[in-house]
Amino acid sequence: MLRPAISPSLMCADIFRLGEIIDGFEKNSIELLHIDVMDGEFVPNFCLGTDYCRRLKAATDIPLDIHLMVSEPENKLEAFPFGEGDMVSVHYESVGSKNLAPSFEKIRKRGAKPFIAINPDTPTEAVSDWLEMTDGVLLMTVYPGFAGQSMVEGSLERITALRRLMDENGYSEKSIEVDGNVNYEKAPLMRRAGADIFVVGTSSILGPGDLTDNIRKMRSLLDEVTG
Ligand code: S6P
Ligand code: MG
Repeated sequence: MLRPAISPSLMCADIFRLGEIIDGFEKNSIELLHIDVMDGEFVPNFCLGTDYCRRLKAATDIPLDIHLMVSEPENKLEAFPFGEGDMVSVHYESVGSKNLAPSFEKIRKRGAKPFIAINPDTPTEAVSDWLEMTDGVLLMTVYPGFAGQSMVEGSLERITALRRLMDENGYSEKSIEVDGNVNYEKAPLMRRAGADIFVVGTSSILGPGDLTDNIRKMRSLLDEVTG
């Protein structure tokens, strides 16, 4: 099993306290920064953008985990300042992206790690043809567009099925990232089912309580499963 990594969702971070929050992430060895990008078309909402990513990259060495919820991502990747060590997820369902190869190639060419993202209603088998080109799968456990939702029923079973599919096809070294309602109760269950990257927002570390205490609690719950 890959080591668990925590990727806090920046759309859930108080913009007026962002510097202090990033400091807290660095002090607590947070592995990734999850940036939700929305274009009002692929999902009915608008969210973080190119300048935000640029400022973050200048402010910290924590790698970015850019989640593109946009249509035609292959035409929009150039605008984003990612590079070596960053992750970029592109949705299987994106309009105009029936062929995801151009997006994955553009991401890889810049030294970043391409991930394929799938919505809760997309069969897990849909990723089969794309595992070779990617470093992993971002499995949505809520419908994309908004923070603060409840996990879609059947998500744990989907993680288990996806992990099995990946292991059986020789991709046990590739990641499963889970995104949506990753709380203290569900995170260990998601871990047990085979996830290794955990997007955390209002449901856990960016919810009520002290940031450091919250991160420590999440990490120890995940580590307990790892053994
Ligand atoms: C949703 C987005 C997510 C959320 C995250 C928020 O479209 O992709 O990354 O920001 O799920 O976390 P929580 O704990 O509020 O569900
Ligand atoms: Mg996300």
